[in-house]
Amino acid sequence: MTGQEAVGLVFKNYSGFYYVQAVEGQVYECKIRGKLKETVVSGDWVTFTPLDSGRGIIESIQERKNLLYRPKIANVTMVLIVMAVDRPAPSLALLDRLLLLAALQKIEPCILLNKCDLEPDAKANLIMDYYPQAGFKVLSISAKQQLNLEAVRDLLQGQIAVLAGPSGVGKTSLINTLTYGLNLKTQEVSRKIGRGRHTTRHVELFPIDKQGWIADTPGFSVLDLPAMKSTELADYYPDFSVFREECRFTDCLHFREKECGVKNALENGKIPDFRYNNYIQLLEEVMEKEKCYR
Ligand SMILES: Nc1nc2c(ncn2[C@@H]2O[C@H](COP(=O)(O)OP(=O)(O)OP(=O)(O)O)[C@@H](O)[C@H]2O)c(=O)[nH]1
Ligand SMILES: [Mg+2]
Ligand SMILES: [Zn+2]
Repeated sequence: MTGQEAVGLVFKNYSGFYYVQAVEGQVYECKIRGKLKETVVSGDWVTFTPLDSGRGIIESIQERKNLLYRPKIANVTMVLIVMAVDRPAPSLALLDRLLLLAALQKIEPCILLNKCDLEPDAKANLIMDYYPQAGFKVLSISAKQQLNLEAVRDLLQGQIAVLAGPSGVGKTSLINTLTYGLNLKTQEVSRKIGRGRHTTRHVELFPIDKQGWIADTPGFSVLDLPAMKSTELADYYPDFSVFREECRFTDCLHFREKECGVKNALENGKIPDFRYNNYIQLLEEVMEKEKCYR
């Protein structure tokens, strides 16, 4: 099929070459057509002209669904937010911030509680008790003991996924276990370049079974919130939505207002303190930014 254009996914960019997996499965080592001005990044869907001996030339980039920065990766559809049940104990504030960042980028989040072979910290129990009924997917897993990893594999089918979460929760362990065949490679890379590898521009997506991809990099290296309206923040809280109907003001921030459905739910224990307090912390951050732009 030499000469005819094909479509594929860029999964690695290394020393001037772009590695593209065509839709039918074959991998091509590609250069970029000179006239193409945009930068090609991992996660890009491209059209390319296949040449002999597994080489090719990228002709154009398809429109991106989203683009994460530092490192750049396009079309991310899922973020696996990893927390350990203990060692280290989960950070609920970071969890809520990551859930918000995912929603803002239109990326589906999934919470992975790793190290389920250990006795859970009280905060891990809060996560298991509250987030599933709040509308979030939560899986208890153990990368080390290989528990419930089939569920993660199923989840990754058809996705381009990134990891997020604090240091030491087991993100690299998880990627190593999920990508069995590629184990060695991942370890080599991390040993050689150490922790600094997250600043590298060569983001690699690893295949999970046949149809899923996961990036060997933490998804949101920048945890700052983008500029947004304070009145829109609660839109990203699926668990607040039914209670917001009872707010007196349509633009209620659920902060200092009276007759607020969200604050009533807090009083009645339907929204837990930590979830509301995390919301207020993020709200104050958004309001602070709003002031600067005014
Ligand atoms: N008990 C237990 N320990 C685990 C599990 N998964 C990972 N660990 C251990 O947790 C430690 C940290 O794991 P890493 O995979 O390096 O964690 P990380 O999230 O990649 O950390 P950073 O790269 O610093 O962000 C290692 O000692 C792992 O062996 C698990 O399921 N159970
Ligand atoms: Mg790591
Ligand atoms: Zn309200």
